Amino acid sequence: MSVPPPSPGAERFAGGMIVREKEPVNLETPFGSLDSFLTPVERFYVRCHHAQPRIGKDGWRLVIEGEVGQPCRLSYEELQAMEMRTIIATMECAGNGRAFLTPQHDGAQWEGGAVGTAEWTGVPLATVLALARPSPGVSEVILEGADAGPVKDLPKPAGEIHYARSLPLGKAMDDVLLALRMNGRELTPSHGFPLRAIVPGWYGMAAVKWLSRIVATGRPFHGYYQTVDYAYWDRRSGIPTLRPITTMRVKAQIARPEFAEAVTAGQPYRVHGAAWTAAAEISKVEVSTDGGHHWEEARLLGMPTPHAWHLWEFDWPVPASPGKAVVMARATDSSGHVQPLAHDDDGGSYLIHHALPVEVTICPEVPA
Ligand SMILES: Nc1nc2c(c(=O)[nH]1)N[C@H]1C(S)=C(S)[C@@H](COP(=O)(O)O)O[C@H]1N2
Ligand SMILES: [Mo]
Repeated sequence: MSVPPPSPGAERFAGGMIVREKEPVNLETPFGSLDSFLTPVERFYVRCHHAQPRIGKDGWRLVIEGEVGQPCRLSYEELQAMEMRTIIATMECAGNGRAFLTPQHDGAQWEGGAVGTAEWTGVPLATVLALARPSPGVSEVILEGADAGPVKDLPKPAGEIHYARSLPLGKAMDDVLLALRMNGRELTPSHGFPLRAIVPGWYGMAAVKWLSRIVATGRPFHGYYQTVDYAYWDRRSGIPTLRPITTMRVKAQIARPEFAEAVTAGQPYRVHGAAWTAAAEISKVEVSTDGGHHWEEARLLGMPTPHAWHLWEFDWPVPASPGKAVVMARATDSSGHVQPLAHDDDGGSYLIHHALPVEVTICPEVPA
């Protein structure tokens, strides 16, 4: 079985983050260091398509317009005065795990660290939309960030465009949060200060940062970031049709052992990681230490948290004889989705959630 490639030429930042790109800044969490349910802000991955905009609280406004009865402009203070909610949500970049695809795909070569879990505090999008009174025909809301720049892939619009994604009105009114705080602190500039969307159960591309404008519309939005980029081929009676990426797929990721890690023969080893899904909850995680021939159930740690990952562990009695072993994990969720063993190429360089083989070396026990 093949071992996925190590990070080619990846440099490490102070703070232990892996630098995938310097400008715009793209930072990956070393997933092997997973040791807590909530990801500290300094260890939370950063994904940016354009240069980070510099925004001060004072001049910034959130504009709500389009097909609405009452267009609005809200200041930071006005938002802060509104009733807030706090939720915990896991956010995974739709390209997380891209480095493990063969052949190699273009785009940031994320290994397993473009995912994290945080506590988000803010105003429900439904509250803000209610102020603007969307017209009866509205079917989607477009969220636009303050960041802009040229885009790479064809077909592409002329000049610079803002990062923007739409949400169906039903999702927007349901559980989307406009977050001002992350893990109890004001958002940092790289995570979207002053305001970002959090879209529970969806991949990270929907969580628009530096949110500055919401446009209500009665027509389907076919923006760059949900057609040319962040889309996948869905099959309708076998015929591929392009659809925007939305919900996260069921996935268990192994934090330890890491690829090519040395484990000690004849000693117990704690295999551990996290598993997440857009469904209600993870119902089980199974681990194989023989490359997928036999599977055993791992222990889920603590109670499930809606829309957040579930940490898990498995006690592996490492064989007494030195050699190689291939460790794998796969999750099943409460909707019955089982993590696949191979990548679905209709997802292109996204939706990477197949169980990865982690080859380790079993080293002889050092005599005392
Ligand atoms: N305005 C804006 N919002 C954005 C992006 C962006 O480039 N610009 N990147 C998106 C993507 S692809 C992801 S995965 C998440 C990453 O959020 P984070 O940097 O806080 O981890 O933000 C999303 N929101
Ligand atoms: Mo992403």
